[in-house]
Amino acid sequence: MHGIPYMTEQSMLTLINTNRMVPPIAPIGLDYVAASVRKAGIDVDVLDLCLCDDPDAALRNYFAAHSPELVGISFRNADDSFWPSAEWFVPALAETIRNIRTLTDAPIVLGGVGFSIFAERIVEHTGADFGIRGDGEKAVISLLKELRRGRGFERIDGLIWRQACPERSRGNGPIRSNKPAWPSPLSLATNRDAINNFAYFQRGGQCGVETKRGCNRCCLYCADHLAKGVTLRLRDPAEVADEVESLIGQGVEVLHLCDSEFNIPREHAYAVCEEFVRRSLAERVRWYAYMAVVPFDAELALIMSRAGCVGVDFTGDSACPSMLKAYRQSHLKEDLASAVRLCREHGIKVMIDLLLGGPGETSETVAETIDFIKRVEPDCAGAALGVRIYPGTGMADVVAGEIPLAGDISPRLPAGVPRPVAGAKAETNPNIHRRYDGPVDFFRPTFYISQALGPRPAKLVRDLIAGDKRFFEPMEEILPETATTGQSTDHNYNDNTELVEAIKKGARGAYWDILHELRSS
Ligand code: B12
Repeated sequence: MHGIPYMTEQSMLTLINTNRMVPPIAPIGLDYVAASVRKAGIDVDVLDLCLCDDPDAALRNYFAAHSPELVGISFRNADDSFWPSAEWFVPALAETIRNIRTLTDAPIVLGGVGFSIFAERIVEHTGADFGIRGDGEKAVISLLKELRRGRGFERIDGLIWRQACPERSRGNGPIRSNKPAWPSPLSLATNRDAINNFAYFQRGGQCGVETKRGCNRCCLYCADHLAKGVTLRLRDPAEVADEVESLIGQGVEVLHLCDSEFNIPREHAYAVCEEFVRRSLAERVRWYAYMAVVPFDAELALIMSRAGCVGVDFTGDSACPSMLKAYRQSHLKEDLASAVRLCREHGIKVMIDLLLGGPGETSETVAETIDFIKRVEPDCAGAALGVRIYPGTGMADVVAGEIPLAGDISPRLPAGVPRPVAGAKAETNPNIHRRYDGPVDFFRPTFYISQALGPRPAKLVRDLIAGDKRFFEPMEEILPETATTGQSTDHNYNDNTELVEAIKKGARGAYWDILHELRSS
C-alpha cells in the first residue's frame, strides 16, 4: 500500500493493482482514479500488489484491518498480445477475485484497458460484481454514490453490472452494459501521488503521462476505440506540464507518453511541446512517445527535441503499399523514410514497429518491408509477427468474412493458397493461430498469420532479417523440431528478465531503447 499506513479501519474505496509483470509499469490509471476520488472527498486506499513481495499476504493483512465499501481492481493487460507466447492473464484475475471474496464482502468493480476491451466477458468470466469500461475517474464516484443511495446503476457511464435477482444478495441476473461517456475536454488531477511513482521509475525505467485520450483512426487491428473512444479528448498543455513537474518532483527523470499516438492531432502535440519548452522541462526530464508516421514534419521534430523527446516508436506496420492499405494506414512507405530522417536530424532515436503476417501478407511483401526498413536505417525495428484479433475490430470482421478488405488481396495470394471465403468458419481458417483448444474465441489470445507465409513464418521473417541487429526478431514457435533454448530476440516486455537486469544496473528509458543498447553492444 502506498502513502497510507495500516491505520484506517474503514476506507470507502480500496483500489488494487494486479499487474505484476516485470519490468513493472506504474498503474497510471489507478493514480488518476484515486486522485479523482480523493478530490471528491471520498477516502481511498491503494493496495499495489506489484510492489509487494507476497501479494497473498498483502491482501490478507490489508483486509484483516480494513472493511472498504467497494473494492476496485485494475486490469491493464488481458494478455500479452504477443505471438508465440500468447499468455492469457484472465484466469489469474479470476483467481485473485476468488481470493479477495474470501477476505471481504465488499462488492468488486473492475477497470483498466485490458478490462475495457473485453468488459462483459471479463465480468462474466471472473464473477466480479461490476466493471467500468473506459474512463474511471467519474464513473467510480457515481458507483459509490449509487451503492449508497438508489442503486440506479443504469445511470452510471460505462458501467457493466448484473441486474438484481431478488432472492440473492448479489446481483446475479443478466449482465447489463451502459455506454461510456468519453468526457471531453479531458481534465485530470496532476499531483500523481496515489502510487509510488519513484519505485516504478527505479524498477521500470520510466513512468507515464497522458496528453489526451481517444483515437479517431480506424486501423484494421486496433482495439483502442473500445477502451478510449473514437474522439480525440485533449488535455490542456499546461495541465500536462504541471503533471510532468509533479513526477519530476518525485525523482522521475524519464517518461513514456501514454497516448496511443502522440502526434494526433499534430497541433496538440506541438502545443504540449511548446509548454514543455516554455518551462525548460528538457533540462529535467527526457521522454519517449508512440507516434503515427504521419503527420510528422521538421517543425514538430524540432520542437519535440527541444521539449525533451529522446525517442519515438512509430506505428510503421509495413513498408509494402498493399499491406499499408490492408491495415488502413494513411502513411506511405516514403513517409517512413522521411520520419526516420527527421528524427536523425533532430537527435531523436527512432524505432519502427512492424506488424507482419496480416491479411494478404506474403513472403514477397515481408521481404519488401524488411528490405525497405534496412535501407531507411532506423535505430531499431520491431518485427512482430501475428496480429492479435480483437472483437469489435476490422480484423474480427475480416476473419468473419463479413467485409471485403480495403485492398483486393486475393489476386496476390500465390497459387495453391486458398482464398478467404465469405462466412467461412474461424475454426477452419488456416490463418488463425492460437494456443487453446475448442471454438475460436477472440477473448482468448488469437492471432492472424497469413498462411501464405508457409508453415514456419517466424523462420521466414528471421531469414529475411538475416541477423541484422537493428531488428527485434520474432521468436520461433516452440515446435519440437524448432525448439531452442537461446536468448530471446524479440521485444516482448512480458517478464523480460534481460530488461529487469539492465534496469537494476541503472539503464533507464523506453524498453526498446534499453534492449537495443544491450543487444547492439
Ligand atoms: C503506453 C503503453 C505502453 C507503454 C507503457 C509506458 C508507461 N510508462 O506507462 C509500454 C511500451 C511500456 C507498454 C508495454 C506493454 N503493453 Co502497452 N500500452 C500502452 C498504451 C498506449 C497506454 C496505456 C496507458 O497507460 N493508458 C493511460 C491510462 C490512464 O489509462 P488506463 O490504464 O486505461 O486507465 C483508465 C481506465 O482504464 C480506468 N481504470 C484503470 N484502472 C481502473 C481500475 C478501476 C477499479 C476502475 C473503476 C477504472 C480503472 O480509469 C483510468 C483513467 O480513466 C495502451 C493502449 C491504450 N491506448 O490504452 C497499450 C496497451 C495497454 N498495452 C498493451 C500490451 C499488451 C502491453 C505489453 C503486455 C506488451 C508486451 N507484450 O510487451 C506490455 C506490458 C507492460 C507491463 N509491465 O504491464 C495492450 C493491452 C491489450 C490487452 N490484450 O490487454 C494495449 C491496450 C495496447 C494494445 N492494443 O495492444 N505499453
